[in-house]
Amino acid sequence: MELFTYYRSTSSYRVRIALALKGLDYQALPVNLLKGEQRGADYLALNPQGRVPALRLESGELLVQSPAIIEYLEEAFPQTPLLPRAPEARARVRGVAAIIGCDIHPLHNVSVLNQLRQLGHDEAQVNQWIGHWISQGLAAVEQLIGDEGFCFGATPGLADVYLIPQLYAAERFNIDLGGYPRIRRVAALAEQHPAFHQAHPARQPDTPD
Ligand SMILES: N[C@@H](CCC(=O)N[C@@H](CS)C(=O)NCC(=O)O)C(=O)O
Repeated sequence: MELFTYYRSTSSYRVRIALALKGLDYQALPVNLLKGEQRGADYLALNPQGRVPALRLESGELLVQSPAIIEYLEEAFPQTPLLPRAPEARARVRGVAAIIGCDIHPLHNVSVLNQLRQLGHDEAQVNQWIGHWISQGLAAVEQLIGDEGFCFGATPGLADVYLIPQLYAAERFNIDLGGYPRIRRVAALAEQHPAFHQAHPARQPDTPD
């Protein structure tokens, strides 16, 4: 498999963690978002949305959107499941993933922030916008996850796959995580876990020196 990825893209980071947790090999094909490579003709011909990640399967088929890619991995490679078995438990885990994937991350994506700037907002206002949505979303996540272990138990799963990259973004945007002790516990556990270590933006082929 080949993963179109950018080292510090939150959604690419999610997919890298899922691949690593399942022990799947892939080749990273970096797309430099800072240089605008996602809007180049070659990449748009593959992924008309012009975003990363995208996963090219052995068959040549290209999958887009991290939730769809991660669900595909879960279904095609059921080893190291990312979801529990019981339907209610699965819905709880997916609920936390959706807070992050639908209600936090899209509001601070590069193109959304650029749109705010184009509408005349200055950097202080843009930072206030980012801080508002990340803090509000993480406050809800803090209440929904468990009291020990990863988000929902002793082993990492889908909620952790979404949470850890979101925390990386939160740190980049200087969001104070002091008020979220459960989230900080999960972050500390992930730091020690080889799959999260391997997927980290600091250790990608396109990570700047
Ligand atoms: N919902 C999509 C979001 C993808 C996305 O927004 N990717 C960002 C990087 S994290 C991107 O490619 N941004 C480039 C741009 O907005 O031009 C997913 O989860 O895959």
